[in-house]
Amino acid sequence: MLIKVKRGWELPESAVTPEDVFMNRRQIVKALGIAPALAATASVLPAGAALAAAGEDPTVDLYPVPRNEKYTVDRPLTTQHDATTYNNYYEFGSHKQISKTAQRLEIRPWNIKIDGLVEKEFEIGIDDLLKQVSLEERVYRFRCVEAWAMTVPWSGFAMKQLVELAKPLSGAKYIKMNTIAESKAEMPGLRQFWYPWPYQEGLSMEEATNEMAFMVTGLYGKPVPKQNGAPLRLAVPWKYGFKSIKSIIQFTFTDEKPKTFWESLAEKEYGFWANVNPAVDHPRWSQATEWQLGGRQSDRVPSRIYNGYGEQVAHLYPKDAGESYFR
Ligand SMILES: Nc1nc2c(c(=O)[nH]1)N[C@H]1C(S)=C(S)[C@@H](COP(=O)(O)O)O[C@H]1N2
Ligand SMILES: [Mo]
Repeated sequence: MLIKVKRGWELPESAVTPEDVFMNRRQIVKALGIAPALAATASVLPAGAALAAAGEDPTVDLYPVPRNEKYTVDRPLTTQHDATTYNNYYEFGSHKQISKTAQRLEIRPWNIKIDGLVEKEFEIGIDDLLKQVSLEERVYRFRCVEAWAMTVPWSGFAMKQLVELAKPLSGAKYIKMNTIAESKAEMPGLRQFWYPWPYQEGLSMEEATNEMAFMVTGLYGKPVPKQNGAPLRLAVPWKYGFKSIKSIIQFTFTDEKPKTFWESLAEKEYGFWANVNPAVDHPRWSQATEWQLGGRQSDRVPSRIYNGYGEQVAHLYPKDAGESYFR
């Protein structure tokens, strides 16, 4: 797992990661006091359990996954450092420097509930889910409603695969998703009782099965860091970033349009559809331009309708889609 595979997007020095300080698997086995002979028998202690016990993500050996060249963009990648240290994850605090606090999140065991209008409700562990999907890497643009943007290589699988596993009934029109919100010790932001926890988001079935809707499990060729939404988050790059819900534990298929976290707080500012559009301003600021993480806020580039993914998603919305589709 410590083999450094040189990838095109890896920057030489700036992207040096703390992975060199991680123990390798043999050291973990030693640290746990397991005799080498026993450790060689994989069934004695599942490697995943040992790794999780040692604080390492048990999926580390799954990455890097093959890149799908269909999803690349014409602008430079954000550095791994910037994408993993400037985050929005309100469960850990309502500011951008939550990456350290987010390490408190326990990501095993991690059970995901699939319920509502499906043939049969069920729960599945993240590691079992990962065995049933095919992982790939996609470079996507990402645009926060606050007007910062990044470009990152996500690893994961098409959300369509999850929908197929769920076997929704024909009456299902939307998918409601929830983030874990169990422990205030882990997630100090939950103490801010005026927020409508748990973080909740939703997509229409057409959006969820669109090729662009991606379930993220990795980032920069490694398991997705906790601050970026481990072990399972959404990436819907044509929408403002708040739609890309992190650390998901539940997918509910429903015939009702879900009320989302940000919509409940300020529905005029953060609507359900939230498609990126430079021509529709946020009530308190312009959306015409954006700045790139790692750059200066004063270095603006034009925003793009559907964040540049109109070809893939514009057909999902009425031709004369009113402003309500864009905020
Ligand atoms: N559970 C949860 N998911 C969330 C958020 C959050 O606060 N809680 N913030 C959203 C917002 S506003 C943005 S811009 C993106 C940020 O993702 P990143 O930190 O990986 O860049 O996560 C989204 N998903
Ligand atoms: Mo955001």
